[in-house]
Amino acid sequence: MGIVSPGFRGRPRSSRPELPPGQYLTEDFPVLSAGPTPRVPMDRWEFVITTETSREHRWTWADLTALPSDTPTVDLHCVTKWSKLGTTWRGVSLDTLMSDVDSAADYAFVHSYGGYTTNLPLADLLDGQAWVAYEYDGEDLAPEHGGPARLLVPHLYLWKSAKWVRGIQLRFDDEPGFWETAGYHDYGDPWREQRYQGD
Ligand SMILES: Nc1nc2c(c(=O)[nH]1)N[C@H]1C(S)=C(S)[C@@H](COP(=O)(O)O)O[C@H]1N2
Ligand SMILES: [Mo]
Repeated sequence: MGIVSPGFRGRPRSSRPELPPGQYLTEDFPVLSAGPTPRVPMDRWEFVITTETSREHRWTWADLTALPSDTPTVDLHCVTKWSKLGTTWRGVSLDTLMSDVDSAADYAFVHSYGGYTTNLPLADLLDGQAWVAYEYDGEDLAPEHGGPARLLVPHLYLWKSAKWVRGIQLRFDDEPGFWETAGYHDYGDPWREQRYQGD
């Protein structure tokens, strides 16, 4: 038996190393929204981080887009089992947004225009792991994908990446959000298949 087996023509798609267990590749970009796409006039759009002591840090659209931005290329993993590899975004990192925020909180409760919510540990938003993203593939982020701006936390299942993000509350307690209340996992690591509570 040789080192290269005859007939081997590359890695089967299902075993691409970038694919977490149970996921399959998709080339298109599915839209998954639990309700209608909210429309927010840009002169009224704002993003707010509220600390555990109720201190509020606010950014208008002009404030947000004036901050230094990153252009991460990341893989997306949806709990409904599609993954999309190598997506490129522009956004402001949570490290930048949190740089003047004084907090000892452990958890983040994210809320969106339209009422969607999701929860995750604050540490998972920091150290280059999360952005408030406003461009996808070199274009303004489309409304159905969360435009004008969405949270992007690609190392967790995509339901944590709240579209139409409006704010983040920093808390000592982990309160379940929209899908988490319905039985989805509080953390949602795709590499450990943390799809549902108890996984
Ligand atoms: N505000 C809001 N954010 C949301 C959702 C939603 O319904 N509302 N769905 C989540 C889920 S389950 C997924 S898989 C992704 C889908 O993002 P996409 O529609 O850009 O593919 O958004 C997440 N963020
Ligand atoms: Mo999802």
